[in-house]
Amino acid sequence: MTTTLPAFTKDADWLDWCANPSKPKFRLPKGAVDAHCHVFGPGDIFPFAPERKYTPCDASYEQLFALRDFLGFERNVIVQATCHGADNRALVDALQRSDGKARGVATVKRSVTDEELHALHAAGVRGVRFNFVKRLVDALPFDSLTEIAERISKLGWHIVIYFEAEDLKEYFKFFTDLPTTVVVDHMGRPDVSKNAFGPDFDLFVKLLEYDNFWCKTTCPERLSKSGAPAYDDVVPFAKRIVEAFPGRVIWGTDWPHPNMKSHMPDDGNLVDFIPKIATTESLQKKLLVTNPMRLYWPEEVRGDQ
Ligand code: 0GY
Repeated sequence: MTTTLPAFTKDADWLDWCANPSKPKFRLPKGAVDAHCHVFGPGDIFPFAPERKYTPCDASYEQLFALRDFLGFERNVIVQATCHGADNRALVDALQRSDGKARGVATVKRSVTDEELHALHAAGVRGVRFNFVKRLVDALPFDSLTEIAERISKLGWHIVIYFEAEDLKEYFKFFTDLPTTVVVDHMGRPDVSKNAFGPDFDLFVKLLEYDNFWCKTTCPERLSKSGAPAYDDVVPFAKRIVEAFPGRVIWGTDWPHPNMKSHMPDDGNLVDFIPKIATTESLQKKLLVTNPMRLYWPEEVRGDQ
């Protein structure tokens, strides 16, 4: 008897990733890492999770690796997206097909076994993601997150957190009590119509003053109100962070850009955004090579693999 896998229809207002990105004018440094991107499905092989809040178009590992090569990146960090819940099979498959050029950030439940954690590690997973964005998840099970944090800390993994700026005050203590390196997605989603040196973003900077905190200076397309292609209103926020914490920032495309409603960015144009926020070769190398390598391929940085 054959079973038929469920078919998925993307959301009616879903914007597909850009199939013909421009070639960036900015030449990425050798060894550059796209440290925040996703794979979606394909849904007929890796079904989307029943508890998902959106149904995307497919975005396969082949398409991701083709984009990596086209833009001039050498490696990827693939982050589990909420549309796959805690089913990390699509992520693991992509990691295993990457020839060691991709590492991953998974989502796990409290019920995950040690064997499953070790299998994820063997596939290249080096962190877990805790998502606090209310439109993306049902509940925030803080006690189970604390338990997961303790367990994954023993593997030397870190925690990626995704939250909205307006919730930072409430979660500040929970975040700073986490026992691992913590990497914040998309600069904590600041309201870029406010002042990059005003009290709201100052609170975010205070979080980064804890020296176990890192930041992805990502997603101008998601945060900008002034819009493409310049995303000028995001520049002062990202530049402030890159210059204040040059050794703890990383960057990624966020391909295939889930839940974009205003427009779908041109990934080549996003690469051209980098020199606006990291204005010297030294800052660019830290942001794109040295820092992500320290987090995701530390054995290569030490040269003792
Ligand atoms: C991102 C942003 C989003 C989605 C997810 O896991 C996800 O579904 O992260 C979003 O909707 O803001 O980084 O991919």
